[in-house]
Amino acid sequence: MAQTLNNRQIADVFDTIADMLQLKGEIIHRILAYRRVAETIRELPRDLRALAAEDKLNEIDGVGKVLAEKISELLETGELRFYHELAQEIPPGLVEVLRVNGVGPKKAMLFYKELGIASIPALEAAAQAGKLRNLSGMGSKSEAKILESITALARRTNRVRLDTAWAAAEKLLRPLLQLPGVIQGDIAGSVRRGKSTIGDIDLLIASYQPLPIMEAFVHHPDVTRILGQGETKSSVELENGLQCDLRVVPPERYGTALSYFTGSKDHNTRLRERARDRGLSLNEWAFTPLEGGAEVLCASEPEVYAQLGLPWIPPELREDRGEIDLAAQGILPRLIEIKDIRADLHMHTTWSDGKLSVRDMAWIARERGLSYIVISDHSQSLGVANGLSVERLRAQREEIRAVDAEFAPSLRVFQGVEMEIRADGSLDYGDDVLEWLDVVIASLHSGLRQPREQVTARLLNAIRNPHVDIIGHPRGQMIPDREPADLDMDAVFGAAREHDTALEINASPYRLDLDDAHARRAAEMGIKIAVNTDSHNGDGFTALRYGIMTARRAGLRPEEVINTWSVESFLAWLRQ
Ligand code: DGT
Ligand code: CA
Ligand code: CA
Ligand code: ZN
Repeated sequence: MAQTLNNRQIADVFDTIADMLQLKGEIIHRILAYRRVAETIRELPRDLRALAAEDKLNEIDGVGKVLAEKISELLETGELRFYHELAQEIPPGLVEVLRVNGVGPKKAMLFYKELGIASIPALEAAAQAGKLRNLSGMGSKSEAKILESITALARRTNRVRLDTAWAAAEKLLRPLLQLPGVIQGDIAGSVRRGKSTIGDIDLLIASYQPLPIMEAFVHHPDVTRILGQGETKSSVELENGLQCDLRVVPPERYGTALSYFTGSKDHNTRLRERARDRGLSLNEWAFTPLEGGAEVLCASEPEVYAQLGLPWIPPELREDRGEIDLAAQGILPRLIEIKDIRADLHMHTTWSDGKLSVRDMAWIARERGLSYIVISDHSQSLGVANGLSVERLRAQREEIRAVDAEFAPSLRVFQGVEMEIRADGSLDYGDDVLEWLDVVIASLHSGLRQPREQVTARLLNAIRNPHVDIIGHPRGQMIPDREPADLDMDAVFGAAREHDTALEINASPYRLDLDDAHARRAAEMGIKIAVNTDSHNGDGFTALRYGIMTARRAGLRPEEVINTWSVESFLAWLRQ
């Protein structure tokens, strides 16, 4: 049988096809169709395999008959004839050359036809040897520019974690807000929307005096390179290669600009369509009547939405996943907020790989306003993390009981464990141990690359165990570069619902697992969600904000997240 491709691999095939069509000089329409479907598939919370089995491929946004057939072919055979035909004309390596700034499809084809260049290293070698300058339309200047772009490409790390970008953004913005003439400023773009990975930082400031602000911005100590400096927009690069754009707009236009630069692009497109239906055009500056007439300026974002007959939409929802329809019907969910959180159910202490004692963690949790916590150290087979033998687990119980007695009633402290789901599928403690623990979290840390059937069966075994309450970071992804395990999420969700096992949104910015799309789907199925920080030290608790943003992106209401429940409700749920 052919190897089964997962969603991501299929998305990659379509992206490569889009690049190849671009190199061929195909019409933009056709290229975009592949580009869009690749993006949709990449973010799809369901397996294409499962959708195909239900004959629902054509229900995916942007997938018509032709694309549905191509997906089926890829699923059934692991291959695509259309791709192989294209590859006869356009070597797939050539696609990579397009990533070099200043090399478009025409140039790439020219280099390929004249010099046989089909990779970035080959292009670099040719440029260094001075072979590009004599080609038609080229010169020594454009040759040098290509070399420069190749160097820049190597320096640019792709997307960064949300916490990295957020910290950098705050550090850049804070001193600017102190400058004279600054009325207001915000982080916009994907950081404001709380995406788990960030391409670049977008900052926005309201002021009538942009020049001194721009001057201060480009000379911020964290800036390593100035990419551009203008009156309305400046761009800089930071040490880690991260780019930051700052725009300064007049205060009376601030709302329109903030809405535009918060995005997402797709959300903006929907807003513009809605404006057009109302006889208005909308850009980053203002609404303008299509029939002509004076601009309508919006100083604040709610005014922008009001102009479109909508309530203000929280940034985390602005991904064109149906939020505008909900807003229009007045049924946007009341999204969970940090202040709704009463508990953290996953954290580590010096008993395993944490840095602080049970008592220290309790102290910090109470300082942060929590009313109950679960200490969940690692279990015995995770030797690298000093996992607990049954004997040590019993000794820890004494200590946790003592701390609980000390902190009650303002903070309750329960004993849990983060139990390994072992590589062979067995659980790390017997039922005789699990039954006396207050809370059991089961997690995969090893064997994440096992074949789908095997890794899924392990997780299902844990979900079905009546003592297991929560599955920790269910998919096992690490941001930005470890792919999730190849789990059959339909089966996982089905079992979690059946056995009333909660699934975690692990709030660590390295994980954010479940991700927004999967958490949304789980909650829609009635599965309970836990948002936990997995703290290993005092700073770990600050991760809560990322977990909450992910939960908000999933459209979660407070009651759908068990960490918002009273301790009585929580204990009642555990007993069930
Ligand atoms: P990123 O940087 O890749 O993590 O994602 P964003 O969403 O921050 O994207 P970015 O930095 O390219 O642009 C910031 C916002 O500006 C984006 O969310 C929407 C708006 N924007 C940028 N380019 C366009 C465009 O071509 N059309 C529309 N409608 N909006 C755009
Ligand atoms: Ca951005
Ligand atoms: Ca940007
Ligand atoms: Zn943990």
